[in-house]
Amino acid sequence: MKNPLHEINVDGLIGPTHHFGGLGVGNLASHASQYRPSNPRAAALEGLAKMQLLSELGIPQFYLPPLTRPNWGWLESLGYAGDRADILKRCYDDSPQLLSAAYSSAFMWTANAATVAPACDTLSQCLTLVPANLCCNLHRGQESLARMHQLRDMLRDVSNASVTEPLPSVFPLRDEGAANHMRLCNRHGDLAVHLFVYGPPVENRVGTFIARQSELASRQVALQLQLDREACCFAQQTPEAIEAGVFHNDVIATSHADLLIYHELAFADHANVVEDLSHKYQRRIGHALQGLCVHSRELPLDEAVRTYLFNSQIVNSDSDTMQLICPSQCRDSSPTRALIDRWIADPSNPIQRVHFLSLNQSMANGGGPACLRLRMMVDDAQLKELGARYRIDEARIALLSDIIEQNYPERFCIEDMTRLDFAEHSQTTVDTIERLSR
Ligand code: SUG
Repeated sequence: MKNPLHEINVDGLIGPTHHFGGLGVGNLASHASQYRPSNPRAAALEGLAKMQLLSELGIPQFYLPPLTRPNWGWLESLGYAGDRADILKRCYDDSPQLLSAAYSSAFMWTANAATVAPACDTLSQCLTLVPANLCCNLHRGQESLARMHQLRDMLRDVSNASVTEPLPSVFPLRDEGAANHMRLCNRHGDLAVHLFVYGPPVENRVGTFIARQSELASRQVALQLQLDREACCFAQQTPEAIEAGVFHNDVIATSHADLLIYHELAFADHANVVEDLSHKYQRRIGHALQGLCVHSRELPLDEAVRTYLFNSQIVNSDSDTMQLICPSQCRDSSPTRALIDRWIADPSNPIQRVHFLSLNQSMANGGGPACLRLRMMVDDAQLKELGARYRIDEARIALLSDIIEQNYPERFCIEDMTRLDFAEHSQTTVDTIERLSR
């Protein structure tokens, strides 16, 4: 009998320029926090503490170093040339939002970095990653190629792995990665069905927010991954959810192994979506999918968005039981806490334990635990080939904590973006972190 696949987590280490730019399309928390002073040091330490917890729970944990910000090349492509101090001032005077985008640490949410399929699911028998183009957001499109290069570097010694190019960066193909994709699989991890979730067409929106994932992008990502068509389902989000701040599916639905948890307002025509998915799952895997629908009367949509319950991570403690890693906002909300307590008390629910984590800096920008990680399923050989360069262990935690404590600011205001000394120090800090993985 083959060994089960391992789920590995790849988190984005939060950068020294983490701030609140108010830039996330349809993201209520990001809009509400705009131009509040941020605390990059606390943000990065919170993210690191989550990685440490996952690693202690026995999940192989990896990280991607922050990208260099401000992104001078991007500013240059927008027409800013010459003396750097001058560029910062001119860009700020023209548009603080543009400079905020150049400084953005939004790459930290690696659930948006790519969509992933393990080797056993693909025609090529390669672990395949399709980097997301993120072209719906001014500040996020610039992450795409840089993350593609980092992912290629991380996987360079893995013999059967491939990181494709992102889909072309044009609006009809807007793609936000794994945040809009769920892989339901057996406990062994090697038999699966895939659910791709996209937003309603622009002309069908009910309010101001544009859906960040297009149907065409979801279908082309499935094709790029070389998945069996019979193993794929596609579902549209409800316009109500997008308007309530559900800018990604992982704000309103989640899955782990054969467990699917979703809010009743997650998918248009949810009964049919779940029936189609369950049918394909049963046929392929030979037992029933565990679908858990959360109704609005148990948890209203706006409370789900505020507490980010569906953005919790679910991990295996052993082959039969699961643990939930939630933002602390879930503990402090009565309906959300009651729901979690009911799940844990229910012997038919595989979730048996909950951890509450403070991720307040990330949450204030609309990013919970699951936003900060990209999941991949790998076999024993691939895990070995991944090596230690990007792996989180005690020694790496200690090194990264030291760098963060010594170099990340505790307060960052929007006006600080014009300071060349700050920009240069951020760049040196990111270089130091990047060197640890060479
Ligand atoms: O794209 N926030 C991110 C949050 C991404 C969350 N990811 C997942 N749900 N998987 C976004 O909206 C805010 C940045 C700012 O406003 O400065 C931001 O980009």
